[in-house]
Amino acid sequence: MLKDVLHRREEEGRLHQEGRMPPGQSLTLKFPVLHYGPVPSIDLSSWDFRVWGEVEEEVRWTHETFQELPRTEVKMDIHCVTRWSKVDTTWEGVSLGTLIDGGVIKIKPTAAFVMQHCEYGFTVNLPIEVALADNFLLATHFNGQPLTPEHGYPLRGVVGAIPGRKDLRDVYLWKGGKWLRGLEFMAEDRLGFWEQTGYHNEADIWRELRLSSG
Ligand SMILES: Nc1nc2c(c(=O)[nH]1)N[C@H]1C(S)=C(S)[C@@H](COP(=O)(O)O)O[C@H]1N2
Ligand SMILES: [Mo]
Repeated sequence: MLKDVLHRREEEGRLHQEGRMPPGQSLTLKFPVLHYGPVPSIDLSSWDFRVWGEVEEEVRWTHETFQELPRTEVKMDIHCVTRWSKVDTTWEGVSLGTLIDGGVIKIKPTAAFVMQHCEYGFTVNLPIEVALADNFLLATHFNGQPLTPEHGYPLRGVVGAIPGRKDLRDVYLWKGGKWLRGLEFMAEDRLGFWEQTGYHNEADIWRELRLSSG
């Protein structure tokens, strides 16, 4: 017990020195679960993933065809607005940036924002620059294992900070929707579920944009 506490503090100190702990965050060695509402039960035979909105062509994958997309692994630190941070988490799945670069999804020049649509109508919005960057992934696996139901099985958006990548915009973990079913490309921004309840639209972890003042 005490050993765990000391180990956690020591790790946290090291991360602070490395510039990897955003203000107001503390390190957890666990993986807390956070969401509104129940965990959906998923029937893979009827599951699909759709892309629509500001795109040249709408796309739809079944669970089977989604597995054929090019896969990417990303290691990053994730930061929850409720003040826990978890470091060196490894995610595997599909990079939206890769799909667009490869012409698998053809977006219109008007596409400027992306809405993640999840089970039960949950939504979360991001500017396109963030959704296409290396620190946002359509993830199917966490640390080498398929996502557990409570962490978003079979697919979730996940966003974090890649150590050393100061060029990226880092946002709180709520900006990744669990139980993801579709992406809507938008010309104008719209607020997602948590953003409508008062969370900050930008969600920048370094500037501590947690709650919107307005
Ligand atoms: N579908 C859905 N996704 C969601 C949420 C939610 O309520 N519903 N909550 C977000 C919040 S507030 C956080 S902090 C992260 C938590 O992810 P975790 O449970 O895997 O730690 O999921 C995000 N994705
Ligand atoms: Mo959260």
